[in-house]
Amino acid sequence: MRRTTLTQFLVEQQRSARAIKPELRLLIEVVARACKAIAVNVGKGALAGMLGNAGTENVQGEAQKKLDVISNEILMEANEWGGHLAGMASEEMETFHEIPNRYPKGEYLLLFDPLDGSSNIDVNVSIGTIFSVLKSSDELGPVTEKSFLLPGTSQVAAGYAVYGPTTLLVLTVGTGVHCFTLDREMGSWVLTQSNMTIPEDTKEFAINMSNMRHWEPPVKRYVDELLQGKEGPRGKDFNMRWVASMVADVHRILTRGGIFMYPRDKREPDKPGKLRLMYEANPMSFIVEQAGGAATNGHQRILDVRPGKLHERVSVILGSKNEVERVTSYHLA
Ligand code: P6P
Repeated sequence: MRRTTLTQFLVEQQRSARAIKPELRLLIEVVARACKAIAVNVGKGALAGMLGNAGTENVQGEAQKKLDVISNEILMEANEWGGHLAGMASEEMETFHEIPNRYPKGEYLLLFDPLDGSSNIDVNVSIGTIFSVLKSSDELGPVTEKSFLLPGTSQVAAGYAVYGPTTLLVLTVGTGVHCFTLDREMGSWVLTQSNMTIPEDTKEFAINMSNMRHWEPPVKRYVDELLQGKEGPRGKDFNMRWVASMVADVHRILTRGGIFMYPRDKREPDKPGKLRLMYEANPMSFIVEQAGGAATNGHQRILDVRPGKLHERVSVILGSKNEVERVTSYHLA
């Protein structure tokens, strides 16, 4: 069977679909190559002293794992010289990173969570990289933090890698969602699923149930109805999954449907949620919508949220359209 590689797919997206410019093609290829390097380091694990904490904290005040720091460095080094970027921002860095003057600058802004699901690294559960691409509107002016504060609808590309039993890269450039599997022998990303589509209905939900007592009433009502199963108002039984790696939970939903929720809760009432808008919720929401799903913060489309700061957090309800709409309707009731 003829295999389509990521490079061929991107050339076709550039040439025929006219969906992307050459610089965006280069950006995606560089990020995909960086994800291969991250996969190699993740795969070495204890053999190369990759596990455990780095002894530092990130801007979120979270202890950084060695692989968090290494993955961040890999993405930074891979992307700063190519001439396609005006700047980068990462969950692991307090401020954005401007491209050094010794390199040419481009029109794109790259934002990423270099290694999502870090609490799973040391227990060998799937983790991943999430990235989002914006077009900088500051044609001439120097990049500032404000340059990054664009709503998710401004994204021109988004994707994630999953470092699991297979290494996957899931990507959208606005023309559907496509999955590539890393051929570890050849070192190439091979198209293994085109136009991934999320079923509008599901019997599977993903939420961290240990937070139940902290949830707001609409979420409590929704989950309580699911737990009542066939005898309850939903008239069917539901199953639950919670990997605690967003990339793994979202990939399952893209593959067989489901709803993922990380709602704001009373533990930190001044925070609108746990997950970060710019480099977790926005890229995942772009992907989910491109696959026919929905993504809201309970009150509005996540992609319409106007960011106020780089590391802004947001409530996330995403996945099978009919379930997301139901939970959202409970918030608006
Ligand atoms: P909890 C991982 O740290 C992450 O940011 C997401 O990938 C994941 O969905 C969530 O946090 C897990 O959070 O509170 O269940 O550990």
